[in-house]
Amino acid sequence: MKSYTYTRALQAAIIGIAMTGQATLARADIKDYEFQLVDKTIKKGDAIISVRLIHKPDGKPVPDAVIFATRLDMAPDGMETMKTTIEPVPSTEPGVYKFKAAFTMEGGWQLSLGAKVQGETGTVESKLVLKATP
Ligand SMILES: [Cu+2]
Repeated sequence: MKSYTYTRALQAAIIGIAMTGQATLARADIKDYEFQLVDKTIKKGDAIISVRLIHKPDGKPVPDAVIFATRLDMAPDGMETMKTTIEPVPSTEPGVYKFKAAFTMEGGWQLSLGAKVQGETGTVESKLVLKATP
């Protein structure tokens, strides 16, 4: 009886190790990362956009990503050639990235982001849609 219990405990431990291994593999997938808008609506004019980078499997914010590509244009309203200025500004909240942008027209804007995450290969690419109101 005692050895039976021991075997079960050993099996449970092995399964536990196997599952931990899978979790580690899942963690290494760049597709597990995603940018999300803190606010989907902004006022027309100069505005600060905040985006949160999260690791989807555990919902945790991801700090220290290097954002190397940004583009803001009116593709959602059929004006993909109408782009505007966007520049990064400092953020104090880990995992939240901020940008200053000039929303020169009300309507739908698409924010395209490209980023590298510390310790991961590949690139996070997100396209987010904002609405500029009067
Ligand atoms: Cu426009």
